[in-house]
Amino acid sequence: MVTTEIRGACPHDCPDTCALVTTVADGVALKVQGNPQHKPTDGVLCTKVSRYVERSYHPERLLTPLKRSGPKGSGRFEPVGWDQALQEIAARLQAIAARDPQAILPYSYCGTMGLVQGESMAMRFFHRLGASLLDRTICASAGGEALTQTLGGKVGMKLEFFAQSKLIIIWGSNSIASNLHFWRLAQLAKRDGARLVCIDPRRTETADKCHEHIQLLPGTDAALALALMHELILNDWLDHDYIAQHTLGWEGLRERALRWTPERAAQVCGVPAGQIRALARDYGTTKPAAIRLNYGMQRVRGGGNAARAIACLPALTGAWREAAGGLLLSSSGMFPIDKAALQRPDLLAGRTPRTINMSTIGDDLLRQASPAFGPQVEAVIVYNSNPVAVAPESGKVVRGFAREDLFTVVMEQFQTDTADYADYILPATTQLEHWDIHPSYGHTDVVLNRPAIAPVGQARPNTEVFRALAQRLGFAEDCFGQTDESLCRTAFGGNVDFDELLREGFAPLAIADAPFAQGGFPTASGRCEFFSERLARQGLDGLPDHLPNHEAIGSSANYPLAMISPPARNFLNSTFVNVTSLRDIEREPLLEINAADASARGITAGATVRVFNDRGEYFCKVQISPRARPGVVNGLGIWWRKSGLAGTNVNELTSQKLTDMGRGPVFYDCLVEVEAADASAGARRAA
Ligand SMILES: Nc1nc2c(c(=O)[nH]1)N[C@H]1C(S)=C(S)[C@@H](COP(=O)(O)OP(=O)(O)OC[C@H]3O[C@@H](n4cnc5c(=O)[nH]c(N)nc54)[C@H](O)[C@@H]3O)O[C@H]1N2
Ligand SMILES: Nc1nc2c(c(=O)[nH]1)N[C@H]1C(S)=C(S)[C@@H](COP(=O)(O)OP(=O)(O)OC[C@H]3O[C@@H](n4cnc5c(=O)[nH]c(N)nc54)[C@H](O)[C@@H]3O)O[C@H]1N2
Ligand code: SF4
Ligand SMILES: [Mo]
Repeated sequence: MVTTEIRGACPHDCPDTCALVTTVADGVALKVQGNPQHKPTDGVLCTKVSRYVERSYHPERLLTPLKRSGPKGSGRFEPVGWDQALQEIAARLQAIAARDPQAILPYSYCGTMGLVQGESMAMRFFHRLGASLLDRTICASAGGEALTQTLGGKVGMKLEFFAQSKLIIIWGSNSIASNLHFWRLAQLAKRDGARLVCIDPRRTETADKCHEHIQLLPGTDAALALALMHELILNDWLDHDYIAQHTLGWEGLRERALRWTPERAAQVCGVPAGQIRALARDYGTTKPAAIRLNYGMQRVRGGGNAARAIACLPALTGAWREAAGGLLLSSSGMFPIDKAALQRPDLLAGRTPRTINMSTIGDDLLRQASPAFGPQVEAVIVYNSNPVAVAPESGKVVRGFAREDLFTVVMEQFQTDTADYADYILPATTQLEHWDIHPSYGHTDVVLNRPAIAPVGQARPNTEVFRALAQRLGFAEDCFGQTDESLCRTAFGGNVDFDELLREGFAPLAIADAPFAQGGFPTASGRCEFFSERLARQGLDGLPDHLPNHEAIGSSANYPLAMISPPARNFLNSTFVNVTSLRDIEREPLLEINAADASARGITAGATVRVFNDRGEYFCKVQISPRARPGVVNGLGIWWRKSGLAGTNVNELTSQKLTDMGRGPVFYDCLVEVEAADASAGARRAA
C-alpha cells in the first residue's frame, strides 16, 4: 500500500496549535499524528485529536444539505441539493437585506481557529451585505482587554522557556487538560528542580501534580494578587530599577496593594493567610519565576481587573528580565495578521452596522425592534460554533432559536444542538478536507494546513459557501473569487515565508527570547501600565482592584453554592461530545460536590441531582469528590443538551451578565442550589 503524509494544523480552540501529519492511502486518511519536527508539538497529540480520523469519518457526519421538515427544534430534516439550498437561502437573505441588512446576524466562534475557514470570506460576505457585526467575546475578551490595557497587547513569554523556569505559577488553568504541551515543559522544569504552584478553585488533575495548590474561591484572584504585592512591598522583593524605568503608576498601585494584607485577602479568597505569605516569598525570592495565566480566571465579573492585577506582578519583581521569567496569557497578539486584507472592512463602504454581543445572544434573539437596538434579528447564519450548547443562559438561547419567524442557517460537520434549530443545515468540511493557516495563542509559530483528503460526502468549506452566496447575491468584487490557498498567502502577507510553510508545515516568528527584558511594552507609554489612562477615561478604575462576583457566595439566601463549569478533559468545548470513544471516557454529565456539602443535603454518591437557580434547572449525576472545595460545585462541561438528562446542560444555569472589561461572559460567576432528585426525574422531564 502506497501511503503519503500530509502536513496540517490542529484546528481546535486550544493554545497548543499542534502541527499534524496525516497518513493517507488511496484517498483515505488512516491516522493523524503530531509532527515531530515542530518543537511545541514534539510529535505528540492529545487524546481528543488523536481520534480525529474517527471524528472525520464518523457515521453521523453531515453529508448533504438539509432542509427543515418538522417544527423548529424538532431536529427533523430532509436532504436537498446544494443548488436548491443556496438559491433559497440567498433569496431569503436578499429579501431581509432589502428592508435592513442589519436584521441578519452572523454567529461564529472558534470551531476552527483557522484564519481562512474562520473570518475571511465570511466577513467579506457580511461586510458587503451590511449585516450586523458580532462582538466575539465568549471566551477571552476580559483577559484580552486586561492584557492590552496593561502590557499593550496579547503578548508574553515564549513558550519554550518555561522549561527553564524555577517557579511556575499555573493560574486559572487546568494545563493537563487544556494546554498539554505547556504542561510537558512544566514537567521538564519540575525535573530540573522548579516548584509548581496551581491556583484554582477546583482540585484539578494539574493541581494534583503541582507542589502547592491554592484552592481559592472563584472570582477572588485580584485579592490574592494584591496581597502578593503587599508582601513583595513589605519585604522589598521588588526590582526598583525595573519599576522606575519600565512601569507607569507605581505610587498608586503601591498604595492600593498596601491595603491588601494577606489576612484581608485570606478572608476574601477562603484560603489561609500563611499560604498567601508563602507564595509571596516563593515569588519574591525565586528567579526566574514564570506565570502561566489562562482564561479560566477571567470568567467572572472582575475577571478583567484580576487579569490586570496578575499581569502587574512580573514587572514588580523584574521577572521579565530573563527569558524564563514573566507571564504568558496569550501569544496571539504577536502574530502579524493582515486582518484588513482577509476580512475587507472596506466593503462596508461607509456603513456602520450595529454590533451584537455573542454572549447575550439569548436576550438579543428575543428582543423586539427599538431605536436603541435597531431591527429585530430576522436571520442568523451560524458557522464554527454551537451557541445553543455553549452560550450562557441557554433557556433563553433556545427560546430565541425556536422563534418560528427566525431564519436560521447552520454550517456544521454534525447535527449539534444548534443545528436542530436550523431551517437549513449545510455540511462543512473538517480540517482534513480544506486549506487553512493558523496563528496560535500558546506559541509563536504559524502553522499551515493542507487538505489531506477530498471532502467527505458533499461537505464544503465555509469559504466555498460564502463565495457561492456572494455570487447569488450578485456581489461582483474580485475578492469573492479568491481561492483558499491564496487566502492562506494573504493572511500574513509578506510577514511570513510562505515557501517555508509549504515545505515545513510551520514557520516560527522572529521574536526576542526575553521580549520585555528592557521594557518596550507595546502600550502607548512603552511601559507596563499599572495605571491605565485609557480605562480611567472610560470612567473605570485606572488601577486594578478586586471586584466581588455578581453572584458572590453569601449574597443569596436561596442559592448558597458557587458553580464553576470548566471543560471535561476529553471534550473541547462542545466538540467531540459525539465521538463515542471520548464520550465513553467522560461517561455522562457530572457535578462534583464536596463531601460536606453533599451530606448537608442528603446527597449520596452517584445520585441523580437537580442543580437549579432562578434561571433554570439541570439534572445530572453527582460525584462526591475532593476536587470540589466546600461551597463550590464543579459542573463539568460542555455536553450537548440532547445527550444530557432532561435535554439540558450547565449553561441552563449560567447568566448573561458581563465582565468588568471586554463585555465577556461570566460562566464561573453563578450561584446555584443542589438537591437529590429521583433517578428518573431527569428522564421524565425530557419526555
Ligand atoms: N481538553 C480541553 N482543552 C481545552 C478546552 C476544552 O474544552 N477541553 N477549551 C479550550 C478553550 S476554548 C480555552 S479558552 C482554553 C482555556 O484554557 P484554560 O483557561 O486553561 O481553561 P481550563 O482548562 O478550562 O481551566 C480553567 C480552570 O480555571 C479554573 N477556574 C474557574 N474559576 C476560576 C477562578 O475564579 N479563579 C481561578 N484561579 N481559576 C478558576 C477552573 O477550575 C479550571 O480548572 O482551553 C482550551 N483547551
Ligand atoms: N458553561 C460554560 N460554557 C462555556 C465555557 C465554559 O467553560 N463553561 N467555555 C466557553 C469558551 S472558552 C468558548 S471558546 C466557547 C466555545 O464555543 P464554540 O466556539 O461554539 O465551540 P464548540 O462548542 O466547540 O463548537 C464549535 C462547532 O464548530 C464546528 N466546526 C468545527 N470546524 C468547523 C468548520 O470548519 N466549519 C464549520 N462550519 N463548523 C466547524 C464543530 O463541529 C462544533 O460544533 O464556549 C464557551 N462556553
Ligand atoms: S486540541 Fe490542542 S493539544 Fe490537542 S492536538 Fe489540538 S492543539 Fe494539540
Ligand atoms: Mo475558549
